[in-house]
Amino acid sequence: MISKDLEKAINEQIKVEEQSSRIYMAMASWCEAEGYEGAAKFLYTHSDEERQHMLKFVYYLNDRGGHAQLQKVEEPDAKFKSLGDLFEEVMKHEQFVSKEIDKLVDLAYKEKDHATANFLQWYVQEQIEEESLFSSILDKFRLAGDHKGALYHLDRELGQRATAHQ
Ligand code: OFO
Repeated sequence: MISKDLEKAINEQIKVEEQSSRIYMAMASWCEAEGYEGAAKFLYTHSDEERQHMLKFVYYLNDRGGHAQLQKVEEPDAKFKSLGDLFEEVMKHEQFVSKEIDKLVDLAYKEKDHATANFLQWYVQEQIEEESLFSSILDKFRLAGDHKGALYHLDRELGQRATAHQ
């Protein structure tokens, strides 16, 4: 049986994952409206992944005798200065999520809940992969600057990454 404190903290994390899914969907929609088809596809796929992260927590919490409850989420930003700027935002968001996961791991150990600490390792690993993925994408955007040809290629590359991931 999961402790009340961990139940509350996991419910908070469910909100963070749901919020992530919505943030990436709003970003994907902006990309689509701006004609960045590849980036849109990539971010729609990423939005789906975040929903899966949320569901994984929902199932786990209910399995452990808790009650996963959805909360009110904020409206995500709908407009961005540029595609490069948008990916800067993605990186910042992922760094925030990693910190939240770390806090959950700390709490699981404090509560001596090794099952939850073990379950959370999947998220720890996932955050390493996501930060590394977005940092490599950001490097390319920083190199591309405002160069239209380079941005066109980057957009195509993101579309291919999304397809490879499906
Ligand atoms: Fe849920 O992994 Fe990104 O945020």
